Amino acid sequence: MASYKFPDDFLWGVATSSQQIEGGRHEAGRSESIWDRFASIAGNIDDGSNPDVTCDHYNRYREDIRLMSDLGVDSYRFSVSWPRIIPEGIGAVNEKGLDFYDSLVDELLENNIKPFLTLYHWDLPQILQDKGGWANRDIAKSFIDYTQAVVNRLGDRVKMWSTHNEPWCITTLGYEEGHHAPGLKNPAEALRVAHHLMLSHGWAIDVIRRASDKSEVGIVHNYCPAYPHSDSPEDHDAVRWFDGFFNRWYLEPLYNGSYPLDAIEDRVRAGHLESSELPFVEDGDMDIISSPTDFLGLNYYSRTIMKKDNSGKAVAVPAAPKEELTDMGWEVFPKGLYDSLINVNEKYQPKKIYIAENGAAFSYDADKNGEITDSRRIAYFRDHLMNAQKAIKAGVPLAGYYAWSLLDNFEWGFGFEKRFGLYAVDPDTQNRTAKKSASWYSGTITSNSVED
Ligand code: IFM
Repeated sequence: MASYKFPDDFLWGVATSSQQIEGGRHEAGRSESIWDRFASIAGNIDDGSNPDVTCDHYNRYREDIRLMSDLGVDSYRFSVSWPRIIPEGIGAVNEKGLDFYDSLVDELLENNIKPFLTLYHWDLPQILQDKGGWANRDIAKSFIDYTQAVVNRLGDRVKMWSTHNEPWCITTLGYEEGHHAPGLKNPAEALRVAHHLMLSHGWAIDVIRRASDKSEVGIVHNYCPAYPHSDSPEDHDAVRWFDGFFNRWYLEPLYNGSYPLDAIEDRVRAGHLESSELPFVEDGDMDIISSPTDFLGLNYYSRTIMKKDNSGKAVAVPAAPKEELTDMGWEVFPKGLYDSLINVNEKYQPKKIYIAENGAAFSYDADKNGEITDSRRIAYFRDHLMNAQKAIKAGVPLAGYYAWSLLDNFEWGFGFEKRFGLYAVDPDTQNRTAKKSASWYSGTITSNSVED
């Protein structure tokens, strides 16, 4: 048995997001979010549920922090609900909405848990969507007002900040493919959306640094490595296409200050752009977007295998037999985490990387003793952590790992059927039950190592 030891100062954490766990839909002046609206439309959420209550974390955060303490985590990654803070989207700051996060942060610190705050994890005030949402450049300014409000109140205690979670999902799932709120299908508009997200990120960095002394500021990208189905030049080109569309469209502006030319040409060919001129980029934007950050957050779940079909279109190939997939239909491919860390480090040399999310949806019922033995989740975490440790050995500045997720929660368009939690949540009683993976993760944190 080999032991994979992590550095002494490695940060162990768990992650969640506001819309997925808080509930408290109408508490203390919170307004409607785009996910409240999206979920209210029949057919948008697979199990017909809505995020009105979810895990009721808004009322139970103290109990949830006790669970984090039981796990022994060093840090908690959570997000703030914009509709709680500026309910009208523009204008008055709702201090009562901030009170919730104020208490959450204090409670975390009392338990020696470092807060890692994400400003935008997809719950846009609906009122801003009514003005065009992320497709409207003005939203970047509204995001700055929101950022300022949050950092003014919490910046004395919160020292780890991420601007956005997974801009690719916001852009493509929300505005290009319509699977996520606001449910739009407009590829040309989606490019504008991506740009405004990245621009608002760049502007926010300066705002956060000014108001929160000695903070680390970054952004979280869901990196998906692509592999060719065969060694043919066509399949390699499909990999290039995917990487441009999914990863480089975000990481190159961030680190190199420009959009990838080959991916621009792909968009022109697809008719999403009239020419390689990007009409939404204004003077100075790319300098702002590429403002230096302190870390890159990477979310890793799986890989994709790409090929060209008979018509020359780049398509994903079903990767693995069913028993190697999670309940999301995603292949379990731990080496992809190693490859991603190595690639990102070589190409972009971020100062520091956090794995800001990694985890798997597997459904297990409690046995007759009430125990939930989620062995596949344990194997998933173990194998990914082994690869993370190998990447550190190979020189990647990986500084922490956040398991997704603390609790079974509202998994967006899938509702509550996809369970990522270390703790199960009974929807009727809101009782939390530790799964076996929770004690496994706690043991891993204590020993600061994984064993294969
Ligand atoms: O639940 C999501 C999370 O909100 C963003 N990253 C991926 C997770 C699993 O799909």
